[in-house]
Amino acid sequence: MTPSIDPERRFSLNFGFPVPGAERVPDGWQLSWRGCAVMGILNVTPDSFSDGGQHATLAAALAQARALLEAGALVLDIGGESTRPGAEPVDAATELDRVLPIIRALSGWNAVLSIDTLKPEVARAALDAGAHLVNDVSGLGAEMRQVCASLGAAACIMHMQGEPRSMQHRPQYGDVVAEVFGFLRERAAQARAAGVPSVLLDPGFGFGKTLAHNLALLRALEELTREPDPVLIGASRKKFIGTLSGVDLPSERDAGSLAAHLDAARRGAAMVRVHDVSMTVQALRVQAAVL
Ligand code: HH2
Repeated sequence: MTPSIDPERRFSLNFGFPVPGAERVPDGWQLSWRGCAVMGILNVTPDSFSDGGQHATLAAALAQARALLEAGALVLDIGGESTRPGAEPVDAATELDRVLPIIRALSGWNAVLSIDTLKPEVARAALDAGAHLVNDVSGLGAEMRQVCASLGAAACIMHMQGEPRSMQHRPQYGDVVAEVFGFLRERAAQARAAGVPSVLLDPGFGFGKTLAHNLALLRALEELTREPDPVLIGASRKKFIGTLSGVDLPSERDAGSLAAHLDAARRGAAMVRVHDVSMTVQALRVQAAVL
């Protein structure tokens, strides 16, 4: 396969406030990088599908944050509510109790921090506590756009059909690629109009999608990555990786996840969201050199 996309392509995200590693630009601060970067997953939940309960104490979460950064993560994505298929929602107070102590502690670390939440009030409090980016798996609705715009935060807009509790029951699309990419383009335009400084776009692997839907989106990724907004991909340890590889245990799906992430990077993804940062950074470096 000949890569259609420059592996050294420069990507950037703009912010309305200073962000570690970002440069001052006329209308704010710009974080930029070359080639596919890595977002490390830091779930502080009891029930996430692969790492639930592993970072329950502040000390354990900070140790994991340090390990992810040392392994080469550009961004840490902190989540206090599992959105795995079948997950029960948690209230904002519970989610905030989980994420605020770690965000406050990490805000002195010179690291780019993302808050993975569906709730505007959690996003606002996390940004006030030191987070820089909002990762919203529900696609950045009007209230979340307002929070990001008013505080100058960049955002990740992810596509999900339905809601976590029931999204994998019977996902259905006419044309999955047109519908998902169309949704992301529309929400990106709405975010820009509302004043959100920058967006990442994410097709949302496994969020109301069958194996065939996930594969169709990955195969068509260049349609989205050819456009200016950077694209984020999150396949790490997901069910479809297990189905394709025949591996049951999520924690043993890193090699299969890596195959999907390398393919996404080759198709122009700007960032991959992963559990195993070290393995991913190593492989991306080799792939970029070879390309
Ligand atoms: N996947 C998960 C959570 N947040 N955010 C984006 N932008 N893209 C994703 O693919 C994505 C996401 C689910 O994975 P994980 O955080 O490992 O599990 P859980 O939701 O059970 O905490």
